[in-house]
Order: sequence, then structure tokens, then C-alpha cells
Amino acid sequence: MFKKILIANRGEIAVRMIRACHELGIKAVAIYSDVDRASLHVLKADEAHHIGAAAASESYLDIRKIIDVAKRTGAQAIHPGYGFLSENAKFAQTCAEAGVKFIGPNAAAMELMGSKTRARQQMEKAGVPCVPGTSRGLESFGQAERVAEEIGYPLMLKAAAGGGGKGMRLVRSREELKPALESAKSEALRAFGDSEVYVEKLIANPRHIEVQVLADEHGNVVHLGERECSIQRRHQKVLEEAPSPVVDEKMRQRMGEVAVHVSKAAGYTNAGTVEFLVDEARKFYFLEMNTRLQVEHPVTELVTGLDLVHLQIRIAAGEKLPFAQEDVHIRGYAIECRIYAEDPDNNYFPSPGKISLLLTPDGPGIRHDSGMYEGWTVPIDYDPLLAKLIGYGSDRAQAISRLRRALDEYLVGGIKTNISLFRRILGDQDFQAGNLGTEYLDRLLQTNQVSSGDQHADVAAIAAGIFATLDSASAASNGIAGESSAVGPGTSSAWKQAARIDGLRQ
Ligand code: MV4
Repeated sequence: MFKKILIANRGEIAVRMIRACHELGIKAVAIYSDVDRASLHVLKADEAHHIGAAAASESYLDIRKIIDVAKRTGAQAIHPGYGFLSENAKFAQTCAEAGVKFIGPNAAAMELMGSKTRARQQMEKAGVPCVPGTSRGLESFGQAERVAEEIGYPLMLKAAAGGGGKGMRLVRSREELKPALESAKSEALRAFGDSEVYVEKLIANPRHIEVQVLADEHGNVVHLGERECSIQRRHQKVLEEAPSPVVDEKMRQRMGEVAVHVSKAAGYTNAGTVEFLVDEARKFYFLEMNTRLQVEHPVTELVTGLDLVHLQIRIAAGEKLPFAQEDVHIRGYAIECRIYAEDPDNNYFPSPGKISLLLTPDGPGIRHDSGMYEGWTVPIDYDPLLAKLIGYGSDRAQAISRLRRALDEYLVGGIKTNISLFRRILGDQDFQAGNLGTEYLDRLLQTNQVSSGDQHADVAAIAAGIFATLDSASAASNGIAGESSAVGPGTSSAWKQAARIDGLRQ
């Protein structure tokens, strides 16, 4: 087993990985940029090394600097987390050449899955059901027109180097094809340096369901069931759950078998996720494979009882999977809320700044994976994900009720967060009934009614922040005082908490 691992990431996922290292008796080395000197992952690691300026290209994306720290500190392995270098085949290759184990798949599997067209070609050959479409880049407008007639409108144009919606265009008719193709190509070129675009048939109001796989370096592959990720905003996942409300045991088994087959056909190792689109008739189609640990991995951990980061590390150290497929059982229900520093009243615009008060929920069935602490300043330079609040229950209704209770205990003062969005989603009848297609969140966000309970919770959060930690001068300079003066007192528990904290201070 490794004695020391370098964590090539920041925020909540770096903290998650440092914890796993400590649980396994491994020392964790953190890296940090100028604006992350006081970040939680730096405080929790056994040693921390400054690697450069705030811009990710100068720090968390700088392959040479990161390998350099690994060599200098004697780290035997690097965990890339998600984002940053996690799906960069060149980084995996450079690690291998430097004699540092990359905790993730081999570079060849990463490269294959990095090209959606190459992946589709390989998976079609392996008999995997793919969304109908082309598996080669479009070469001319004439060819695009012919292919489009064959597949039929409406259709989707997608960037081969993409994933996550960049360079994706819906084309409803022949008239729309030319402008859509041109804008998809130029967006793909700008975002990925690669203008290759291909065609898929449109799957109407699909669900996004993904299957977690684990593959060791001895040819053993298992799946750990699915996650339902249909609640997205602008191709960003907002809330994920496991298991999916629409997947029954038979469908789980079939999707799982396909996911294992995909992994084997790609020569995949370590943890990965096979994404599917599921149509309204519950037919599923391979979409792409994510070659990293995902943000939403905790929901799978809660319903399987397994620790995915422990298993990633053990697989990377050459161990065999310690269990077989028939030992994997899905039990209970888990839902994750991604807590972002963004302003729900300003189109979910990022809202960095100093966290003046932090009250975090816990209690039965609650897990809080966080990269923040009270007094810490959220930098503007990176993804605004602050934390993940995950609820577990013996059934979906209990997971929902625990999460709703936890959200009422949750208080992040000094910055704006999207916590109120989850109060709305989890209180919504369609969500509670499991009716969540692609259009679900847009529909909910359009019905712009905020219940008075939500308003009081927001007001209480603001007031608690003021009473508990700020004097009137700093409250004014934070721009909070004006808002609080406009409203009267409420009765929610956060108000009482604020009063108690205020009492303690006097
Ligand atoms: C699609 C699609 C319909 N048909 N592909 C891919 C990336 C992901 N962020 C959204 N993607 C989609 N790909 C075909 N052929 C619809 C979506 C889609 C979506 C899918 C599931 C859940 C929410 C979604 C929101 C917007 C678009």
C-alpha cells in the first residue's frame, strides 16, 4: 500500500480524499494556489505545497509543477479528484513516466472515452446500444444534410471532444441545420480546440441515468447500480439520487451488464461511470463514459455501503476487488444536493465572499461533504461548489424528509447560496412522485412562487449572520444590513438559534 498520496485538487473533493488517505493510514500531500492558502484541504493535509497563481493554468492544471511536488515529497501516487486534470490522458501518461501511480484509469482508456465518436465506434462494435446517429465527425454540409435526412429531424449535433452539453445543438428542421452546424463547430473549436461534430437522433424528454463501475487491474469488473441525474440546469447537475425511481431490479441488472461490458470493451481500470439516456419507454442508450470519480459518488456509497475512494486507492495499489458482483446489494435511498455559492435571485450567478457564519446540519441519515468553514473566503477563481448535502433513508420518502429537515438546520451567512432551491425541489409534488425528466427543473424555476416558509428561512439566515458574528459596521459593508431592515422577525428555528448565539456573546 502507498505511504503517501498527492491530492491534485482543492475544495470538498480534496478534503474527501485526504480523509480516505487518513482512514487507510496514508499521508496526504496537498497543493494550493495563491487564493487557497487558507483553504480547508490545506489545513487537513499532512503537508501542503504552494504551486502558483490563482489561475488554474498556473496551478491545478500545471502538470509539471504537480509532478515536481510528488517527486520532491516522495508521494507514490496522485489522486486527481474530478475536474482539473482528472480526465487528462497526457497527465496520466506523464505520471506513469515519472513513476508516480495515477489513481484512475490507464491513459489509453481515458483517450478512447475522451472522443465521443471513437467511443461510439468501439461500443457499436462491441454490441452496446448507442443513441442512433453517426459515429464519425461530419465532413461537409452536404454530408450532414444526407445523414440528417436518414436519421430524421429533430436531431442533436454534439461535439466529439465534448460532453456536458458544450457544442451541443438541437436541430428541429432542415432549415436550422446549417446555422446550427456552424455554431456547434465554432463553439467546439473554442471550448476544446477541436471542431469535430457528429449527429444523434433526439431522445425526447430523456432521463440521464448513469451506472458506477469498478474495475481492478486483474480483469475483474463490477457495477454498483445507478444514479438518477436528470435534475440539471444548463447541463450542470444540481441534485442526484440513487437508486433511480424509474429503474427496477431487472432494468438495473440489464444496465449494469451493459456498463460492465462497456468497461471491458474499453480495457478500463479503476472507478468509472457509464452514462445512459433513457427514453420515455424506458429504453436506454449508451451516451458516454466518465473516466473519473464523480461529484455524486456519495449517493452510491450510501446505498452500497462501499467507500469508492478506498477502493480506488486499493485498486491503484494493485489489489484485487475484495468482492464479486453478487456481493453488491442496494439498500435504502440517497439524495445529494450540490450546494453552490451562487445567487438564486440573480440568475444563479456566482457569489464568492467571506463566510461570516456557518451552521451545518447533521443527525440521522445526513452526510455533509464540505470544503468550507466559518471565516473562510470563497475565491471567485474556481467552480463555486461549496459542499454536498446528502440524505439517506430506508426509502425515498424518508431520505426526502431527512434532507428537508437538514436544509432547515443549514445556514451559510455572508454569501449567497442555492440552498433555497433545494427546499423548493424537495417540497415539490412532482419531485416527490419521481416525475423528473429533462424539463423538470426549468418548469419548476419558471413557476416563480417562493413559499413564505422559504422567505423566512432566508431572512433568518441573514439575521443570524448579522447578530452572531458581525458588528453593525461590517454588516453594512457586507451589504446585508439593508436587506434585513426591510422585514420583521419570523419564528423559524434559525431565528431562535441566532438569539441564543447572540445571548452567549453578551
Ligand atoms: C441528449 C438529449 C436528447 N437527445 N442527446 C447530453 C449532455 C447532458 N448534459 C444533456 N444531454 C442531452 N443529450 C440526445 N440524443 C438531451 C440531453 C439533455 C438532458 C438529458 C438528461 C437530463 C437532462 C437534460 C437536459 C438537457 C439536455
